[in-house]
Amino acid sequence: MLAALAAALLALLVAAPSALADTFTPESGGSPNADDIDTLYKITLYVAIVIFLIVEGTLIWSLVRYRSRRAGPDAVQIRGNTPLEVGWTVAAAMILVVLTVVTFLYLPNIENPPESGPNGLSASQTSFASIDQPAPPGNRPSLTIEVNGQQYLWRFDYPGKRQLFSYHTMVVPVDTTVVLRITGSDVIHSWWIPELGGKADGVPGHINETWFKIPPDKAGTTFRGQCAELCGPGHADMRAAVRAVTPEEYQSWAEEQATAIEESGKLLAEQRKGREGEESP
Ligand SMILES: [Cu+2]
Repeated sequence: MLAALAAALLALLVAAPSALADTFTPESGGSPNADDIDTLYKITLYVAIVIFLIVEGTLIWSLVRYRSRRAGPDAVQIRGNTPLEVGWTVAAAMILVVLTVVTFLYLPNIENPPESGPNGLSASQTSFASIDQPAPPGNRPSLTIEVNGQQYLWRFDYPGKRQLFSYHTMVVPVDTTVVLRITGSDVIHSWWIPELGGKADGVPGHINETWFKIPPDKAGTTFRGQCAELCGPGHADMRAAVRAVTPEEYQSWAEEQATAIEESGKLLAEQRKGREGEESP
């Protein structure tokens, strides 16, 4: 039993670093803003760990060192220690100031979408890019996608000359800045793909913006997430996925999808016509 326990403990310790990656810290790697959030979180976490160790260490050391002993002297009653009190107040304030400054240094890069990269959508692919929409800085094309949370799925509307939308899975080109305009059509939902950055609420009647830019080497990766706002009995099934593809793959997907949408629209119109014929007196 003891040997088995020891072996299990050892296995846990060996597996811990990989198993715990991104367990205590935010997921990252899919977009620069997610990476910045992760870095900022770790800076704060490490500062907190150092403070925790100092405080708990001092506490435990004091408990052991100054514990009451049989036949020992009575504890000395001390009241106040001005240098010590001023010291830890100023030190705590300084730590807060440092954390605030560091946070404000990272914030602009988390909030503001950057320019698309050289391997993103090119000008020749702009029939499916948002050249005429308010866009991030620079001349390279970006994509603005309308995200709509509905009980219990996500709908994505893409820019372009032809109608283009998809449900559940968003398809995007790599190295291209993708700006999301997020809303909801019934109750409040929350868009969250952890590896692509922070959460954004989808609130009916209001638009929240966020963005991501997937590195070129992540083409072929599907990033997964889930609605992060309890939105009804089907909330747990309200998943979302973002599939990163090369700009060329994006262009051909967009053309196929737009054609499929047009064809199903035509089919629907024909069915409607047929039904009108039947129902008319
Ligand atoms: Cu939801």
